[in-house]
Amino acid sequence: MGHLVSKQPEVQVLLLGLDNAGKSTLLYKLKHGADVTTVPTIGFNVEMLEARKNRKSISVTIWDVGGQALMRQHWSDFQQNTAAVVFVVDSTDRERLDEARRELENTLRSEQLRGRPLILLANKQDVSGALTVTEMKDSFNLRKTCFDRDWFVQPCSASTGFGVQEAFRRVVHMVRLPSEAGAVKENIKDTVHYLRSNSRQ
Ligand code: G3D
Ligand code: MG
Repeated sequence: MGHLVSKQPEVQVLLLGLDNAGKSTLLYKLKHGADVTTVPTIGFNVEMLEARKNRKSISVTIWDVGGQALMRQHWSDFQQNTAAVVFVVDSTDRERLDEARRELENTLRSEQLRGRPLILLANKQDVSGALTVTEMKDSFNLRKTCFDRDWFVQPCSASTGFGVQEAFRRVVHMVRLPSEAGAVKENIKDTVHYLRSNSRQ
């Protein structure tokens, strides 16, 4: 009896977006509540956070696999067992909106991500002239693109922390808990192993 340990449910969240969108800044802010100087992500960042859902403790693993073109080919490796997609957009970079939209559409086309909720973060709201949530919804044509999944647009600033906790709460609210926590854990280990071996190359 004494050996029985109740496993807390684990979910994996993919943090995606173009390079420079603010993914790493956001992840550090969430984890440490602090500003850190980020460097362009070459390999990947991963953080595990605790949350409460359905009156249970759950653990949320957030993968920031880097937005650089080279890393994007690995995105599909993360898609298995992904409970939600968080797509970060630099709301001040109007020139790259189309590129971001295409990237998001490509990602959501994946069979493995079918039906998974999307949380689009309209980041860098601390900068004046940033696109608003309404402009974001229209630019990304979300009503159409996400007709078959839950979606939400959250304005935030990874630098100041505005909207960051709300974004995390929204993610926790929208994810569905996996039925087999053990299987997900194995998958996380495999993925870490895969990434480590690749990032050394
Ligand atoms: P990435 O991980 O998506 O590639 P980073 O992006 O987190 O590395 O951030 C890229 C740059 O955007 C960084 O600036 C970072 O400080 C800045 N940034 C991230 N989030 C915000 C935000 O909410 N507001 C503002 N104003 N800047 C933000 P540097 O200058 O270090 O390249
Ligand atoms: Mg980064």
